[in-house]
Amino acid sequence: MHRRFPSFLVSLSSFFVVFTVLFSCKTEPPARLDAQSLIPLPVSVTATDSTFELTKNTAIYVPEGNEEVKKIGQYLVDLLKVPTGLEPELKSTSQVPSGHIALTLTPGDAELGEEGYALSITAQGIQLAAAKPAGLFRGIQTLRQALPARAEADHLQKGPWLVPTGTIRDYPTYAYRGAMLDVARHFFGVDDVKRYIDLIAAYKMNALHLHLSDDQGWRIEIKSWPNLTAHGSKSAVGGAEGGFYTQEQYADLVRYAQDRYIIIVPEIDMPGHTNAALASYPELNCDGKARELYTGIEVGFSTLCTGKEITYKFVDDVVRELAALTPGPYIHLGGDESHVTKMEDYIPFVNRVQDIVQAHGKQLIGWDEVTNASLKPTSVAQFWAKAEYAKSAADRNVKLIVSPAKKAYLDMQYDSTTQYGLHWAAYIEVDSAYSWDPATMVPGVTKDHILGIEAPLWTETLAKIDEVEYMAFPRLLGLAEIGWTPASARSWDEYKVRLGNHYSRLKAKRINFYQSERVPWAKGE
Ligand code: NGO
Repeated sequence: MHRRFPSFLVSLSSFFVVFTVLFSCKTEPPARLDAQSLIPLPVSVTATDSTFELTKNTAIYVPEGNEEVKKIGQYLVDLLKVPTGLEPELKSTSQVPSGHIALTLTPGDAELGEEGYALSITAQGIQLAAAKPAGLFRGIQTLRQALPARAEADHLQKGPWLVPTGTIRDYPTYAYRGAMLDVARHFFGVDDVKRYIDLIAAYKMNALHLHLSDDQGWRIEIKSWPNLTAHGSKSAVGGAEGGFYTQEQYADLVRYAQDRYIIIVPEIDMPGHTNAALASYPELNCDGKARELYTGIEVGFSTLCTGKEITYKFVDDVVRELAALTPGPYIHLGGDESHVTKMEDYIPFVNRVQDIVQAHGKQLIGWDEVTNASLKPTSVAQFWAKAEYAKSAADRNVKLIVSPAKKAYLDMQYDSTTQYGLHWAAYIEVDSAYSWDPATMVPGVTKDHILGIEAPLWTETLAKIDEVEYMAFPRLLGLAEIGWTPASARSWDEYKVRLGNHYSRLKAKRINFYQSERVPWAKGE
């Protein structure tokens, strides 16, 4: 809401803003490294009392002959280029003179694992080291947050580009840290998904789960069953325009994510949530009659015909094509809310699709109801609703992805005044989304049973990417921190200040975020 001020006050205050920007940013030192409001909070940060300045003479050094690290170096160059106007030269050598940024691999540093990194910043240069390339990529996200917020802008900004000095050693608590986007209820095109990938990458998430089919639409080209998209992709909630990804577009998304060390987990929901498939192929229905396309938001009314052999041919074809497009280890086959599938049909169905997924060299993920079946230890259950299902998975050594609807569902409204979203599970304010621990959610389910955490975003009420952003941000930052930072180091009272300090960073990224009153937003910085 805009208030009206007398115009002389407006011009006086703009004078002071311009004055402050012009005369203070040259001299203003950055906050110390341990006061940089990093999200997720690193495992350890030690600050020293100096600064490194990124200038037009700064180069980025990568190890000779390592194309993968060179690509990560190029990613850093591309991040810096537009806002700073600097285009650091990429150099391959083992001899790094002072005054530069060096990316190095230290494979012997086992504590850093797959994604950890060690960052050392002195007045003379920046050293980023990791055991694996993914760790370098994660470390770059920290370096971004150690730079001024204006380094996130999409147009040229004024320097200087000062980074506070010190060291950081950091690695994640959970191996799987994901976000889910439902592109079935409303369809989101390749560019929207790429933006979402960039946003989750900035907070060190490593998985994007795409909910690619539901009653309202089928969103991925399957060459052996072409009517799934020729017909089943045309609808969306409320009569909105449908759409789908061709396999080429999908492969492009997979590569884009891979370059950011993010896996895409494709989900084809079954045996329920299948109306779009049932409308496209009559033979998938027990009565042999095609269903009408569906644009409402009810759930639990559709089912594949589990007794027909053609159903398994269909599943096998779909999984084969998806597996060929998926470098990551997982295929998600839904399994939720199959209210019109009898339990005696549901269980053998899930057992059989689990075999199909394994036959194509992948691991099955399913929503928590799949624990009714005989899950193999390589399969993963996604806890969203029922604690007893999560417990039953843990008892059988089936790993869990934790996404409790009451805490992690990004489509839940913040409060009763939120414009979009649902509230069937809860209203989830920013503090509530942050203040919980996956390892103590369900009695009998401990950290060792948990592969990680995921923040699902269902889109029954969200038609545009800025609406998606409004629901995801800022809660997604907190959920990313739950996945990364040790629970013992987290507290809402401390986190809310760090989050508040991200105000200008979120603005610079042009994220449409919810400005919760529970967060002390640092609007002036
Ligand atoms: C449920 C349901 C989805 C809805 C969502 C809305 C799961 C796993 N199945 O979560 O179909 O879109 O709630 O919040």
